[in-house]
Amino acid sequence: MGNKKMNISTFIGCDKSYEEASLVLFGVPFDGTTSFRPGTRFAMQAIRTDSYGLETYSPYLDRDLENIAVFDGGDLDLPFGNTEKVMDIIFEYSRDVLNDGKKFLMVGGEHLVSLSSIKAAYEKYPDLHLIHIDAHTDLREHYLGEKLSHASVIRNCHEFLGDGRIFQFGIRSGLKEEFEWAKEHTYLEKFSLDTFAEKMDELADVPVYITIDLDVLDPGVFPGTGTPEPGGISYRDLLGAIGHMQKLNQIVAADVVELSPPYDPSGASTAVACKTVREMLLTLGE
Ligand SMILES: [Mn+2]
Repeated sequence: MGNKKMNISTFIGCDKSYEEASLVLFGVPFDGTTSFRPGTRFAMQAIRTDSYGLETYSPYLDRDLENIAVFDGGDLDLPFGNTEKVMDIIFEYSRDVLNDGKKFLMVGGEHLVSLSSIKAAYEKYPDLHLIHIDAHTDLREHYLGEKLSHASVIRNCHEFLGDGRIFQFGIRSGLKEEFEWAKEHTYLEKFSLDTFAEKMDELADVPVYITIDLDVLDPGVFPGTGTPEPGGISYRDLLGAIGHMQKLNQIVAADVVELSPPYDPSGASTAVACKTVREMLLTLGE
């Protein structure tokens, strides 16, 4: 039997048991409310497969996945077509991980999945602050009559987080009413992440959740997504922001959402997502 191993696929370097791990990676293959181009349900599997093209070492952060204990929990089993049940399953998984004293990095799926994981983080850490990197405001009260929608995820988070707790960057698309609403209730930087570093100084000592919608990147860098939005940031800009996240002393969890492999025939967008997942694991890991 010597060199025979079980056929288990994990993200590269994430091969610790749940008990050993301080950080849990899991996928949420849900794209049930996607309004334009579905396919994000396939993201985590594509990211796992393509992660073997990555090194475990990051020269940006000078850290190595080999030195942190990460459990890859696979993808959640979800009943497609029942959005509320899906939201419950994500909430319970996220809550259990946090209650076991671990952090998590969740990979979507469409952005709605973040509502449940952020809510779980808020219940554990009532002083939670949210960093939201995205092309889209996601501040609609309803979308096509649905309150539970990827287009309203941050607005839903505001219902429990309240004013002054949400920090949005890179935003370049939304209704006029959403931008107006944001002026009263969130911090919102349009188009870029120029103020990211100074905001990280302000948030250095409070519990923080970070949600990264990869469509914040320019479609030239990241075309493989459901709702591409021209005029986005470069990958260098995103790496710079991740560098500034190192100032945060209490990141409790994070997510990376909206890779859609069916719109990524070259594999370039999946490579971008893989590298972002590695950098975020290294940011969360200790
Ligand atoms: Mn978006």
